[in-house]
Amino acid sequence: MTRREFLATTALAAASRRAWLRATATRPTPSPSQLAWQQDELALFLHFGVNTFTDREWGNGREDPAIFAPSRLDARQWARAAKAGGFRAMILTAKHHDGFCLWPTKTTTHSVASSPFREGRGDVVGEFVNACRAEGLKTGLYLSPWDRHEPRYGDSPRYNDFYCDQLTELLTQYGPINEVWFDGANGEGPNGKKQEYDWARTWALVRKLQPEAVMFSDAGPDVRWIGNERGVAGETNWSTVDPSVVSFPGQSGPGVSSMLQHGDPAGTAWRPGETDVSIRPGWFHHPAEDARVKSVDDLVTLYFTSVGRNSKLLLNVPPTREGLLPDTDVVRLAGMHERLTQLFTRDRAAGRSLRWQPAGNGAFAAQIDLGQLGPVTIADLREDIARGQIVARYTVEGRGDSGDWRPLSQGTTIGYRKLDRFQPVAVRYVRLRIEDAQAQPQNLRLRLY
Ligand code: FUL
Repeated sequence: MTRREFLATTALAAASRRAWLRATATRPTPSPSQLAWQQDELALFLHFGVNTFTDREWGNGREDPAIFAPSRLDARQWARAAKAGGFRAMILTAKHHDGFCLWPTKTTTHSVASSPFREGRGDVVGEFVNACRAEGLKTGLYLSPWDRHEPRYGDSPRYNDFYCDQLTELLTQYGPINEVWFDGANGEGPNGKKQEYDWARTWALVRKLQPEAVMFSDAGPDVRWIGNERGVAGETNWSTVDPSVVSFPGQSGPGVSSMLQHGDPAGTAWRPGETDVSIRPGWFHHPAEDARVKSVDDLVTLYFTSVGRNSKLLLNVPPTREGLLPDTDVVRLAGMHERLTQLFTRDRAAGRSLRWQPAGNGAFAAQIDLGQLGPVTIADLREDIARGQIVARYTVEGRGDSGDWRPLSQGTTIGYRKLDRFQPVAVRYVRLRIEDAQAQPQNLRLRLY
């Protein structure tokens, strides 16, 4: 260690002590599945079912399976559109609140097996999973716990058995499933009683049947809801949470929404946020919303407010009654990919490493010389989250061949990835200042576009 590095290390340690100094041994870190989940960055959500045919958002459970008749269903078209958009996973509503099952389950007749789709021999979940595999995408399934069709709903232990039987089918008949998606919607059954879910049992079942899958819900346990459906993660966003604040899906109360949006720097559980939002006003396809598809600009903005804030984007694109993703939406996905590829083509800081030095007041700074004066408009910061999340406050500064440092962007958390966009500024030198951190930043990366 050089004298300079030694000084940097001791100054950084002093800085950290002020905040929430935490030994590496106790700092939560992601499991391999959580890490891979985050690195995928983009997943496509598909809401499809009887609501597609009734033009509703929530079915009441009394839909006749005969209405489910997609005429040209092609899950490969969904998967190709996802891939062309740079998405690495897809998540399908195997069952939404209406209770209609997109696979031929043995647990109820309220499924594709009672529909005209492929003469009652169809299996949308099977076609979906095969299409994902054919295009190299990861798979995810959403099984709504709220079931407005099932007579046992409200008869808590009996419904929980039924629900676990459905999960067992989904997690044993279709090969590896990478994400299991739970919401907290909870109502009363026909007996007038509120259903009490058994989350501990449900989660244990998923762990047993698909140990590598990540489970999503407000309360994780692996990945958490970001707290809104607008596509916006907290500007400050820790991947750690205090698990006692949100302990079951659908929980409300003090601190819940802040924990979902921001996490907790002192949290004991690694539970990164997933940002779900629809490309259209609704989750299901409604022809009346065909002219209200988010623009490429909107989608790029969503990328910055989700992936660019240490989250993952789960973007919903709903199939039509034909069973295809609408052309407009498919074109927008490709446009988003093209735009993002352009934005991140030329990293002006490529090949330049950060060397930390104490910068006064307990801060540390690393300066890089970009070799010549030129514009930058995006700072792309990344922590090595395999070691946990550390940075609590930073500033990116730039300067020309001479002159004073000017702030380009400022922020709090970084995590997996933090993207700051600003007006183009001509700079030759860029300095990253870490003003507060839980420990010594290691392997921090700064890319400049
Ligand atoms: C919510 C549901 O109530 C909505 O219909 C939609 O599926 C959304 C993604 O999750 O809990």
